[in-house]
Amino acid sequence: MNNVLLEDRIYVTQPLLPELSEFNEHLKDIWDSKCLTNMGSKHNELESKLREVLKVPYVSLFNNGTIALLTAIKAMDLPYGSEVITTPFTFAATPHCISWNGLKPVFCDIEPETMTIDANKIEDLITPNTSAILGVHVYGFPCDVYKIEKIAKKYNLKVIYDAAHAFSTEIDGKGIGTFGDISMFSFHATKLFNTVEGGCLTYNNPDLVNKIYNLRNFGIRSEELVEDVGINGKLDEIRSVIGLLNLKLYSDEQEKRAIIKDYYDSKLSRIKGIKIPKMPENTTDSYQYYPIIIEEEFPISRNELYEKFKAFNIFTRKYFYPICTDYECYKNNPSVKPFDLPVVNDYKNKVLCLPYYGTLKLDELDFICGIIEDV
Ligand code: T4K
Repeated sequence: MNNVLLEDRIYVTQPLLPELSEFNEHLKDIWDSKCLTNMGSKHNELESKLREVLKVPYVSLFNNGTIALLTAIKAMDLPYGSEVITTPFTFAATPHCISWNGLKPVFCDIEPETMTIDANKIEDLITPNTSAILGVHVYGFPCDVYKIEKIAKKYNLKVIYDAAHAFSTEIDGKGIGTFGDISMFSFHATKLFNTVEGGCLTYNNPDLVNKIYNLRNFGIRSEELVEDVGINGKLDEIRSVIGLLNLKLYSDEQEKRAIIKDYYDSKLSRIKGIKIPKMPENTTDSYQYYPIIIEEEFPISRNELYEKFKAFNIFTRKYFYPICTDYECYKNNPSVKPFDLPVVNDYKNKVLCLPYYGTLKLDELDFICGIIEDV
């Protein structure tokens, strides 16, 4: 490996963008109609197309994934102050949405294969105050949805999924957003499918349609009727257009990422001390992230490898370090004892997400793999 600094920085991801000319054509429609937001025609078209893509009966669009998750939890009508069992191996938004709803996050360890909430450890955390389980399909790896469903039925708990990383993922041929009571997808710029900022909720229960419509729109049903205590979660027309155009591009992007994944797999699986987590056989990959686990046998630590990449202008990411139970606001939570969360406290120092987007070139991939091989 020669000691060159790459001219162009390589990031963990690059956003999927439609042709500017095509975007401009749609902008003209919006300019002509003068309808910019409040559930306009582009918004409604995107909502109905997403129902097909995500294979779910109901979709409600939102202006970002965090507001969508906040609303999902609110829509479950959980008793104020009750406990929600969740994972610390996620983005800050997940437990923050629980807390903003006046509920208490209770952190459960993760299981080592999928890095999702360990369904075998959930029952130990259930108390008379538990009202829900909030699982995260981290990197698109699915939670054990069947086991979680059984536990939820047994204890009469609601199930909410943070599917921010799992766009278009299917489990046993079913859209991942059909599991549990409600799921949230993020359409942030860094996501496989993006609307710049944005997100959606998916659910099977028709009773939630009006409820979520109201919660997303200040509780306003009509000009003279305010039915609920809502917020502003609306996705505007301009970003809905980006979504409509990116819907035509995302599967091509997935195909490109599948090739990159095969390339990484073939090069890196030969290296002692590098573990590549595998998608379960009954699940399709969303191709959102490419995480690797740097085991003790590898000559340098995850942090050293991260710094080595950085020295070459390659910006990998330690998703998720620190974990949520390391944050000042959660570290004194009674469920947070490192000896109760051994797996996640081990993984937080070992996972590294490599650059993963369709426009990565072969020589760049070679360069990235070469850095690891040279170590
Ligand atoms: N739940 C989970 C499990 C999540 O992962 C997230 C968001 C949420 C909930 C909340 O959903 P949203 O409310 O965001 O819809 C990024 C994203 O901002 C965040 O959406 C995402 N998860 C999280 C995992 O990653 P950062 O702080 O890593 O973003 P940033 O700005 O460092 O971007 C990463 C790289 O992407 C950059 O180094 C370069 C590239 N990039 C980024 C942006 C924003 C671009 O090339 N262009 C861009 O415009 O949080």
